[in-house]
Amino acid sequence: MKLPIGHLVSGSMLLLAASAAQAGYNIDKGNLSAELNLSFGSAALFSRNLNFGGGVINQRTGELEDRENANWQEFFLAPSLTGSYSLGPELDLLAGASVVAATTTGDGDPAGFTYSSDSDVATEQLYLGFESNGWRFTAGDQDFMIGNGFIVMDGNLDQFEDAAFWLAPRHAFKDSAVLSYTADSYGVQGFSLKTDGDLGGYRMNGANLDYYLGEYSMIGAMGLGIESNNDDITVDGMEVYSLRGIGLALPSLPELVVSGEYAIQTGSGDGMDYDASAWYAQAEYTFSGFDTNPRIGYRHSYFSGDNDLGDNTQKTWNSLAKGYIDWDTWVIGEVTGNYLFNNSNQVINEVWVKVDLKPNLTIGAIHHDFKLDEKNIYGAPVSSDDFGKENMLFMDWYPSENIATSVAYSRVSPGDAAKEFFGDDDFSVFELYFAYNF
Ligand SMILES: [Ca+2]
Ligand SMILES: [Ca+2]
Ligand SMILES: [Ca+2]
Repeated sequence: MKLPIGHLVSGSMLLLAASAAQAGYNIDKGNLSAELNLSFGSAALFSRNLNFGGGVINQRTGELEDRENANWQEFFLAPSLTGSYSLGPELDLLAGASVVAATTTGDGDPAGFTYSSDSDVATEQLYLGFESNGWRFTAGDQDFMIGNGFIVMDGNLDQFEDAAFWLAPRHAFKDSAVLSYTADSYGVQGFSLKTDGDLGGYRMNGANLDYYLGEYSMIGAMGLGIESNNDDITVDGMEVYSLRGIGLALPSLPELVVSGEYAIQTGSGDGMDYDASAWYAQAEYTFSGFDTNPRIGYRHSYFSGDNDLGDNTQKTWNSLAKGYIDWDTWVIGEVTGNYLFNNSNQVINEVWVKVDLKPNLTIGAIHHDFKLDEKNIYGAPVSSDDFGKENMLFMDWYPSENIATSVAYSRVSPGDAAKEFFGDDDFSVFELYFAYNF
């Protein structure tokens, strides 16, 4: 799943920066300034040996479908309107609205979340607010992102009748309020965000601080607490704290850029104590002196699992409203991250090589090694922690400012744990993606 944009900046306002980079139709009339956008996204996906040959579980009925392959297509159309109205020299009224229409055709995804009968048209963003002297307040349904989306970015899980599970065009939090203050060197936000029903419909209240070290470099800290009335999930009373650094480099060695985040889930509620953690550390080295920016990278990611699923301590990391801004961030592995795991009970090592053949054309290869943190899969014990290895090749091409395309192939060879739980076959997916911003 990817956003239809090329180069992203880090920071909590990333989505706004990204949408500002899109083409659109601008209206400037007196005190009113508005922008109309229309995005179209499409994908054709071809998956083989679903769940390593284990078939598909229909997520709505729980029935096992004996299918080896899935060929399916996804489409969305998303018109949006954002505007501001100047009430004075230092005071602007803000408003935004968007609609997402999405559908799935063909067999549906390999995880059984969406089928060809699924399609939906619904408002996505709908907010009002104001902006004055660095302060900004918005209330309603809106996008919001912390850091690079490790924990807070996607407030709407695209599944069931939503359709378009892989394109995942919806991100907005519902019934939310965000108060922010942004200065040259730092930004601070207080937020109250509600996730959609597919994610559990819980509320996250918290605050975040970003300190900008450079255009693409920042450190930050976040704390939030969760309120939930949903008995189907155990998150009520959870507190989450995280520290992060993004895009850090030494002036004497600018070719080496490192990023990382460390987070814990603590507190208690619903008769459960929370004691989970997740972190990642990555380094990317760009070989200077080439026009094509050849670069190699390594990332270690850890998402805790639970060694005793029957007690009153929940040690399994809950990925909450994690987002995605690029391959593997934070859907890790196009097969494993989309259809098998959701950044929970995993230890992942990955290495990559990427080259910009042209400024608008990037190719790359990514190798992942997936281990289980604790030897269980979906609550069932297994005798090995070796889940599997996923290899991916991709090409991202932006032939014009309005068009984003990708071609990718990813294949997982099961380790002993996946063979024990699912099957012996290599589980693969081939992806074609095309997006146009009018
Ligand atoms: Ca949803
Ligand atoms: Ca989503
Ligand atoms: Ca436990």
